[in-house]
Amino acid sequence: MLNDLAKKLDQAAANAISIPQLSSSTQLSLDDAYQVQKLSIEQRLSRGEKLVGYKMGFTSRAKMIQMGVDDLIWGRLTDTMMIQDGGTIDLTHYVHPRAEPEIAFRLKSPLAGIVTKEEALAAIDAVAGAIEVIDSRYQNFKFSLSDVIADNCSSTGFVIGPWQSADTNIDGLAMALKVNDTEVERGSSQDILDHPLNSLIEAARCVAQYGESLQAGQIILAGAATAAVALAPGQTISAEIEGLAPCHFSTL
Ligand code: OOG
Ligand code: MG
Repeated sequence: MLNDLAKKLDQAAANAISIPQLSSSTQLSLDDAYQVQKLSIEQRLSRGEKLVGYKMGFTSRAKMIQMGVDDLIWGRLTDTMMIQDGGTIDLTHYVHPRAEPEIAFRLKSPLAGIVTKEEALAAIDAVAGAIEVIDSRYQNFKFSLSDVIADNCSSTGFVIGPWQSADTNIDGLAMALKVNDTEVERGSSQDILDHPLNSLIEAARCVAQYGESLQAGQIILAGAATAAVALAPGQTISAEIEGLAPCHFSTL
């Protein structure tokens, strides 16, 4: 049964179609939902995609309020979700995509389970400003916590700006999302669990609950500092984060 739900979500993502929330017809525990996510990602991996990291979700109040949920979630990132910095995406490949400003970590050593700040810091290879493109496979972008977890936390794409050294300050940085040079969202890296490093620590803890670990070379997205913004054709979206190099992409 969970495998059927995983295939349904995978097909919805692959064909850019929206489906009713699973919770409208099925009772899914959070463990079931993470199992569905894992099975749906296995569909992608069986088509040759590679796991490149993880993303955290609902790490800021702004996101929790926008989506009406109140718990941390995590999802998986694959290589085909990567959008080149400065690249262009065709919106016909998405259902109702949105963009949000994020901070990304790249790891140089593994992390799993309960880790200290010092251990998390020592595992970071580089940091970067980033933009996540999310796209719920559910109608009207509405979901319960278990729905969104099963749907790989709405993951669909991400842009990573130029990597910067691991000791770059990421505390209390102003984070802006611009559409065609107009600022549409503004927050602070402090809005991400008080400090984005806490999101990395949570990622290590969360994936370990399901028997996984963050690996060297992987990318971890810390979660958006602001609400997400709906995309339309003909836009240039950029993330400008104080002290980090900017990144952007355009839409067709
Ligand atoms: C779920 C994904 C949340 C974030 O950064 O908080 C997320 C959604 O909002 O659809 O990626
Ligand atoms: Mg996000």
